[in-house]
Amino acid sequence: MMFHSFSFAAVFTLAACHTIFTQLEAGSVTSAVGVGIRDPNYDGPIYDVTSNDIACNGGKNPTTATNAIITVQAGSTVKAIWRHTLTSGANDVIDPSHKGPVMAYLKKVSNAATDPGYGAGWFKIQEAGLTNVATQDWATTDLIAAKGEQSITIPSCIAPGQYLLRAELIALHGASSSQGAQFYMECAQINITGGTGAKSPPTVSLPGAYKATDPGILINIYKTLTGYTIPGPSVFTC
Ligand SMILES: *[C@@H]1O[C@H](CO)[C@@H](O)[C@H](O)[C@H]1NC(C)=O
Ligand SMILES: [Cu+2]
Repeated sequence: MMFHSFSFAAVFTLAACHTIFTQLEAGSVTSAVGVGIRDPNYDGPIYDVTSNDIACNGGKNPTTATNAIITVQAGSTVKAIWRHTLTSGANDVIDPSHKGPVMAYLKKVSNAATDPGYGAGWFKIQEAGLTNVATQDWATTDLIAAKGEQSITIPSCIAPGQYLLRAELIALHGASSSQGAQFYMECAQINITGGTGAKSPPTVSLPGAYKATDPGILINIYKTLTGYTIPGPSVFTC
């Protein structure tokens, strides 16, 4: 009996500390929650890097479809806004125990409102991992300090058109056991205007780009690290 209530309390504590990419600030406009981003109601993570849900969430955590497509200027810096829940404020981003990297990817699609996201075509445009070796500060620590605002610069040299913008955060507090890393991600539906199209980024698949045994995914963060290998491909730059 006592054991049962103890484990219930532990589960409840864990459930209280997840996160969602709820809104996108582009130009001077911040989208309303769920407008142009496929947000789930539940803030829990994906654990299986081989699941289609690793691309744009959904499946295990059903996401709500949205018809909106957010206009984004190539070369501009947008902000992915992270919150603990769909209704949390800027002081409730994610539990500080959730340490790990923060990244952003793009995928060119013909219809951003309907493309399922999973499969080929993804390229990484931003990443941060262990941002201060001396203090063992992580990108998630910096994200909390920045009130949940992840700054992402949209490359100026890619083709204009519709894309999915995937903002991702990995929490590594349980990552020393297999399938213990927690992947948080949502996809924003965007229309990039003004891109020159001078470059075609090399792309990867999601699922596919991550392995459960990657050094940045299966890792014990409770010892002093001298470095950290961020999962996935290198960042595309113009
Ligand atoms: C995307 O932007 C282009 C250029 O402004 C525009 O012609 C097109 O209609 C837009 N598409 C969507 C889906 O917003
Ligand atoms: Cu959590």
